[in-house]
Amino acid sequence: MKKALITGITGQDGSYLTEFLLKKGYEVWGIIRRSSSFHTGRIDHLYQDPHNQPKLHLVYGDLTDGTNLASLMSEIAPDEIYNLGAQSHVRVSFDIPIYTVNTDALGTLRLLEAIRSGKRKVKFYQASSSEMFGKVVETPQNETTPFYPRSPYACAKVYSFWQTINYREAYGLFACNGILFNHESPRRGETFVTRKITRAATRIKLGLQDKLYLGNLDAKRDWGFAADFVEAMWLMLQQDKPDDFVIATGQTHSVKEFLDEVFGYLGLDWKKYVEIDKRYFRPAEVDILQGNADKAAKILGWKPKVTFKEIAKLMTDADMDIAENEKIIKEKGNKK
Ligand code: NAP
Ligand code: G4F
Repeated sequence: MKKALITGITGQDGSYLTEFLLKKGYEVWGIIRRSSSFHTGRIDHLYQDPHNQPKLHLVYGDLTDGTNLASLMSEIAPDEIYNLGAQSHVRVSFDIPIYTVNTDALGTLRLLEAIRSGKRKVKFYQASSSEMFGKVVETPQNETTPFYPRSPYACAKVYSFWQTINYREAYGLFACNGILFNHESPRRGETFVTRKITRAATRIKLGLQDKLYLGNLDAKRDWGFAADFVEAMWLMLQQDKPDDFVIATGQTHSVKEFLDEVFGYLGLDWKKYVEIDKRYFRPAEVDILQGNADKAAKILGWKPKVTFKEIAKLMTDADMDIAENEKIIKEKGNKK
């Protein structure tokens, strides 16, 4: 049985990747951080399933703690490592740049060093990002497009991208970068724009909220579906040779278009509810991202399955369930 170690297992991608690997018959180990409140909500259904119990293990660790990473590496002896852990919010990275770089850049280096000092044969996946293209020099962006990072987060990801290649070339590590464009799902963090919109729109529809405050509505992103994208991570580690791949849908849409889809689906006009709040603008913005995933299609046989419209609809449906429950609880509370 193959063993996979995942950093960031409690996040959106970590939860889908865990599901995917357990279905493939892997033993999965996930590194979680100590928190004062529960934060395993995205993987509880997997952890509590008796069928998975001998195959899913959670251990404490942190990308800022290299000693712990090295001992976990020798204790677990994984065949594949997926480095998904990160301070992943671009806007927040302007507020906490040092912490972001410590986790997203030096954290990757700590993990790579733990692998190198362990002297075991391991395959390594690095969660690189389309944010590295930043102020894009060409559209669409592919594996040869130069980077122009526009945030502390993106600069940290560029550092990790090159360290991953350096460990491949210097030490012969089977190490791959997946340059993933934005990918969303009902498990997306609630402060990212798509989920913020689906949460607010469904709450507005049920009378639980009046307004939605957003920043730059003209930004364009290449939005795919998270469950589709984690398959590409795994495919990269199953090849004969390590390499780097863009994973994207090839379509780009503005925040306004996402608002049209979600509010339109609920029979609402978003212009009546959305207000602009300058706090949500970034000191430097990435105006447009659109990926070309031809290399992944050709070598990995990977293609996205879920469309932009379908993502908007399935996220809205999932958040409507949450909003309906909230409404029931609120009404019960009012009767007491
Ligand atoms: P996410 O939902 O924000 O999850 C981030 C994960 O990293 C969480 O499990 C978090 O743990 C963990 N983490 C944060 N700081 C850590 C630290 N110091 N040590 C160890 N773990 C830490 O992110 P995601 O959307 O799943 O993205 C997964 C990865 O892909 C990230 O590296 C992200 O930068 C990258 N990426 C994402 C996208 C996208 O569109 N989603 C696109 C390109 C690249 P807690 O639960 O304890 O906070
Ligand atoms: O949803 P976002 O915060 O995602 P962003 O910045 O593109 O980053 C995400 O995708 C990256 C891949 O390209 C990942 F590497 C990264 O970890 C993360 O998952 O913002 C999308 C766009 C931005 O242009 C932002 O300015 O939406 C705009 N926006 C407008 N109003 C807003 C808001 N973003 C957020 N988060 N909140 C707003 O109120």
